[in-house]
This record gives sequence, C-alpha cells and structure tokens, in this order.
Amino acid sequence: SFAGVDLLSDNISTKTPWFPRHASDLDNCNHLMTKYEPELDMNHPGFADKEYRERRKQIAEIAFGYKYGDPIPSITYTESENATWQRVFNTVVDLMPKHACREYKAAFGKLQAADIFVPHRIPQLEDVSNFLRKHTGFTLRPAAGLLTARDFLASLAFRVFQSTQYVRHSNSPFHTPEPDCIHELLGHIPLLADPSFAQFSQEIGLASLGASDSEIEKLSTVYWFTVEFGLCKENQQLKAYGAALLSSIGELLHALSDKPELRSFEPASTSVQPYQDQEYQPIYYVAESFEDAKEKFRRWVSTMSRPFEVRFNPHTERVEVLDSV
Ligand code: TIH
Ligand code: FE2
Repeated sequence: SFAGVDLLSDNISTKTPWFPRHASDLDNCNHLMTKYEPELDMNHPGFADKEYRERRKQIAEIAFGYKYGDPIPSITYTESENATWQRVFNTVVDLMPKHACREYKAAFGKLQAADIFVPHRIPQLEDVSNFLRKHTGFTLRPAAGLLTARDFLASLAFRVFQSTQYVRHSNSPFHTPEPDCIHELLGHIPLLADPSFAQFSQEIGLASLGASDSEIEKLSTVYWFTVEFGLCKENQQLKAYGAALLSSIGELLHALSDKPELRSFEPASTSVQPYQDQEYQPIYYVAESFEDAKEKFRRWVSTMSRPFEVRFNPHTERVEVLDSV
C-alpha cells in the first residue's frame, strides 16, 4: 500500500546514504570536487591568468546562489568568450556530418532552427533548459564546477542536468580536462533532447540513489565511457555520441583514429575499467545502439545490492521508494 511505501521510505536502513527525494532537494546536491580549479591546479591554463580566475569566481556565484525554481540568470559573455565558442562551434559543424551519431545531428538541427545554436554567441542556459523541457522534460541547473559523482548522478534521476556556465580558457579551445559550458552545450545538450538517450541518462541517475560508494564509482565509470566518451555503430560505421568527444575536436579525431583500443560496451567489465581524466582516453567502448546499451545497463543494474527500488513521478517531481522484496 501507499502507506507502507511511505513507512519504508522513512525507515530505509541507516546504512543507506542520504539521497534527494524531490527536485528541490537538489539545492543540497552541489558539492564540488577540488580538481582542476584554476586557483589550485598549476597546470590549468587559467592558473596564471588573474582576470580569468576572477571571471570564473563571478560566474560561480550564480551557481552558489541558485535555488530550485529560479530562472537561470543570464550571463553577458565577453567578445573573447563568444569567439572561443565560435571556434569550437564551427569545427563541430564541420566534423559532425561525418562523425556524430544521427540522434545528435537531428537534435543539433533543431537547436539551430530554434536560434539557440548560432555561431556568434554562447546560448543562455535558461533558453536551453526551456528547449529541453519541451523535448524530453530535462531541465538545467547551473553548477559552479565539477561536482561529486554522487551529486551529479542524483540530479539525473530527476531529469535535471547540472551545467557549468563558465567558458574554457581561450588558450585551449579544442580540449580541456574539465567541463565548461561549451562542453555542456555542444557535447551534452543535443542528446539530452533525444528521448531514448534522455531515458538512459535518467536510469543511470535512478540507479545511483542511495547506492554505496563503490557502486557510485562503478556508475560514474559507466557514465564516463558512455555519456562522455561513448562510440556507437551506425551501418557498420563508428560514430561518436559521447559529449566529451563531441565538444573536443582533438579527442574526437583521436578516438576515431587507429590509436586507441576499442571494446564492446558491457556494463560489468566497463564499470570497473580504470580511466584517467587528464589526457585523451586510451580505451573507448562501442555500443550497438542506445537501445542496446540501455538493455544491457538495466540487466546489470538489477544485479546491484540496493534493497529497494525507486521510480520518478514526473507530476510531483518526486522519487518514490518501493520495497523490491
Ligand atoms: N575534454 C572535454 C572538452 O574538451 O570539451 C571536457 C570534458 C568533459 C568531461 C570530461 S573532460
Ligand atoms: Fe560532461
């Protein structure tokens, strides 16, 4: 019964880590990793650039002040930031016809038709969020930087994508080791507008709620090798669907060259493959299709240890917890 479900949800074993139950709880899911901060990382292209660091701080304030339900404040991007966007945008437009999967190309076209993707200016997250809402129900929240895997994955359960709003340093337009809004926009946004892919993303998020630390590690590794760096097949040809490939021309060309090792996507083995996040990947995983990746993912998730199931209720934006025994 419903009462029974509620009772269970209040009494989940104290060993279960806290997790958000309502989209507004994501106000508490904004813990940052300290990796790659231009303030702290000497190798960051912005480390020696005081003006860049100031700009990053200014934009981070928006994310720190953001609360559920707020419109996402717009940013007046500088000429130089828009120029960096334009350089990356133009190369994506050139390479996409040959190398991107068809779902990406279709959604990219819709973003252009809606005048959101244009060469000369960086799209505003609020406009992008409204676009996604109409296509798949995904929305965006501003994030100050790289979040912990637990917080980031939890938001996906609510069809919320936490997006950075700052721009990569102008010295490194074609590859950066940290997410920035060019990566979010050109990498992630088109596929979040695709229904099948949006569902896959949400399922990774749902599987993460209340998971143990080691399961979070596995889920974020699956996320890494699919949503970020995934390749798929299309009429016997290899195409990119991973966001970090589609936003980084450098890595896209590397992934499709004969240098890296390619393996079939199998969640059980993919989820324990160590990866590094400073340089191009030495290994990529190839999915037969989004549907196939989802099928395999579901089968694998059902072997995880969590003693309850969750489902998202889109009417209330609430996650309901169900006893699975
Ligand atoms: N390497 C990506 C880029 O240059 O666009 C950014 C990253 C996203 C996730 C990991 S690295
Ligand atoms: Fe990303």
